[in-house]
Amino acid sequence: MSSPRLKVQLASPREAVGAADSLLAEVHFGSETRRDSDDPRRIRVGLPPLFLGPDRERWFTSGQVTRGWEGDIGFAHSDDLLFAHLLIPDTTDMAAAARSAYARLFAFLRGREHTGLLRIWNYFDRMLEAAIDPALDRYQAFCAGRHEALEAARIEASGLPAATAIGTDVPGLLIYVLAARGPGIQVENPRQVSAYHYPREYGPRSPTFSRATLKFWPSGYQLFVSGTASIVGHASLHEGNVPAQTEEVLDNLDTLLETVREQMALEHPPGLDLVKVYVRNPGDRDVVHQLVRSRLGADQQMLVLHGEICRRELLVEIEGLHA
Ligand code: 3EB
Repeated sequence: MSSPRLKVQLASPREAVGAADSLLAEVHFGSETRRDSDDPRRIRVGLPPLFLGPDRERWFTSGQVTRGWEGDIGFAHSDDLLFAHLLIPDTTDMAAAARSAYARLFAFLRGREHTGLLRIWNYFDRMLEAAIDPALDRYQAFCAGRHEALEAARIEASGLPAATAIGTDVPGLLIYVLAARGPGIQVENPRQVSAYHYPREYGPRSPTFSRATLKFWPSGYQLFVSGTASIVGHASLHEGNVPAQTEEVLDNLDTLLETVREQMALEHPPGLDLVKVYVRNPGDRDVVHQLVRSRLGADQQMLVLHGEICRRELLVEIEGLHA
């Protein structure tokens, strides 16, 4: 029996890949979004790191990794875990791009052994510009398209796992996912209204993701924590105040981790092995970085990226992983 452990390491540009055979994915953050046709394990995301140092995540798994392309979907998998990605270059019609991307993703997964989605990342351009339907911004149009694809696939709005949706400066909709043979357990945050129950003021079709996904294996568990913002109930808090928003996000994360501890009767709440911090205004990077460090510890593994958050007033968003 192989161990299902997933190990995620941050790496710097010239650091060699140790254990290349067990590399499941390398996600490289920088100035462009593209895939590598020679090696579907490697993708680039157009979200520039705000500090010198590590600029990529490497996900290692155990056992043999098989990789390939199915149409435009690149993938790599071990016995336990599947990494897959797709890129829609033209997002002029954002709702259509999201609908088509999710329809293709669901069709791809249906034909495979790893059908249980654990975690989804969504990155696309001009997130807060007007959509083709001028009543919506492009994030709201994205949510509408995603929702329609779910309905077509007969998946419940609450049936999606943890996710992130962040705006880039480079064109295209990039979606990448992690899946396993069976689904994880969805976790919601008692401080926050479930995103799929947000009221209509945030858009005609609600965002479809859970606050976290827990995945148990014979030898332990992983927790994937969604992008978390300064939202309590369904309202954005602390408009214009970066330190207060950062503290609120960290409070949301504390509550989520404590909820996991209670629900699973764990002795301690899960620790986060890696956090990704998305900052709207690069000038805010130091204050955000210092607050996160002071709350999560000086040796917290962390990437701080320049990205756009889905409501204009939100300045910072944080996601995490316990592996
Ligand atoms: C929020 O809590 C902040 O639409 O997939 C975070 C994570 C957010 C995922 C998504 C959106 C998404 O509503 C935004």
